[in-house]
Amino acid sequence: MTDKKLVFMEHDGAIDDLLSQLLLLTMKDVEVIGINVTPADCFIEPAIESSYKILQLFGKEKISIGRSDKNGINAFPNEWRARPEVINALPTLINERYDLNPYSLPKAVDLLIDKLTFADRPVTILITGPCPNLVEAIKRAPHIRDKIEQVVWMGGAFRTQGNVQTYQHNGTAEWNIYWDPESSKELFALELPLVCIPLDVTNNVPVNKEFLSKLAFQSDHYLSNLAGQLWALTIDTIPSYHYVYFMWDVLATCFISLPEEFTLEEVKAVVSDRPPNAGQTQLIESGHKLKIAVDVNKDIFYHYVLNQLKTEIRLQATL
Ligand code: AGV
Ligand code: CA
Repeated sequence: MTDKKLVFMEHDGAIDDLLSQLLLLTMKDVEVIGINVTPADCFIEPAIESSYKILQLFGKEKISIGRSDKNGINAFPNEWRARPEVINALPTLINERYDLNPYSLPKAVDLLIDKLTFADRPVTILITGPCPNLVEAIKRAPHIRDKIEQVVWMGGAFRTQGNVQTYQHNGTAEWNIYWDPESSKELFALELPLVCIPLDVTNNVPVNKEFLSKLAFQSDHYLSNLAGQLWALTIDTIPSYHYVYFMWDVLATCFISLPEEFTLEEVKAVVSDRPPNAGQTQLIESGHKLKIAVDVNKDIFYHYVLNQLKTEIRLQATL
């Protein structure tokens, strides 16, 4: 028998979502029981391809992938959504076998309900994109609540500026919440055991050249090489405003295995669902209870990521 932590991952196909999936698969004490992909910060077909190929690198292609057909009210820019096309063409991924029809996959909400219902112990849900699948799953199958150990969500901007800059918006929101403010609002209202990893803490962990340089020195490890290629694609971020890509989802993923390195605070908050601050996470006394990460031990975080990326995988074994 195993006492591994059961984790269901909900991601939305951006570069750091795929890096997060990869990192999660390196964690020895984690068993990934399913992965849902939502077409938020990605187009769904190439993102499913990347996700599947990463599973395959670990020999874990048996892990089910669910396809979400959700639409956010506030779409991500198409330039961001198109990144997995490039990812699938990287030398580390292009020759991975891929013969999956994304439309033959289970629907995301069905997969989540199914995996939680049949899990033999409570499950951690890691969300590195928007949250509509979980909200609908709980509405349709309220019994799954009891199977949720914790929800870890990269999302929110509590005491810092947001990262949405667009029309009809005052810049207070973080993108994962803004994409579907209605579902985000509902998720807070459910008062699940929720830990948000917001911009307040991810702002401490940029993808910087010093980190990339260390990673490059260990690129004889297949995963380090792949991760280095993925992160290099983030350096031209972003045509119109931010020039820094952060370890957003990667930090949230590390919370699963390094919770003691984070400082958490219990707060009460709500999500606004109207302009000019749709998606803003507001701290107010009459809000819903949740925990937010406010600090992290950065050095341990970067060191841990570098170390995990030395994990050997199938390909290396067969070379
Ligand atoms: O707001 C952070 C979320 C994370 O889940 N995403 C990216 C991460 O996957 C949206 C986002 C904000 N700024 C971005 C984003 C950028 N410059 N490029 C792509 N996505
Ligand atoms: Ca994401």
